[in-house]
Amino acid sequence: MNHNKLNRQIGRTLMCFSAFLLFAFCTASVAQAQSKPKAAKKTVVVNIKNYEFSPATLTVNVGDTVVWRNGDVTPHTATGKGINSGSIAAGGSWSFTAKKKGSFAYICTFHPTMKGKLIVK
Ligand SMILES: [Cu+2]
Repeated sequence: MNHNKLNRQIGRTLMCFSAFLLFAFCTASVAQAQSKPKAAKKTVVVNIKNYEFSPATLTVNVGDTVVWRNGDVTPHTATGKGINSGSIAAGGSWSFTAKKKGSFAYICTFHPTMKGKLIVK
């Protein structure tokens, strides 16, 4: 085998190898795109103002984070099954990551007429 022939053969081998790498890369990219979760996790705020939760009913997905932000001058809580903020100071906030699907009613234990609902899908 002379030099030229050998060089051509090496060239062909490299080309095949490059093609294979490109194919493998594309396949991996497609697989990665398909395995992406359907929705990115998000953070949603429930504002507490004038002794009301706003929005009073909030729907989120499992994995989302809910932040209760107390805009009043008195402390409040968000308390219900699976939700227990404790006292949220005036101007303070409390964050909670939704882990279980369901409908969770909650109140403020200091002002039980304050009612809210978190729906987790
Ligand atoms: Cu309250």
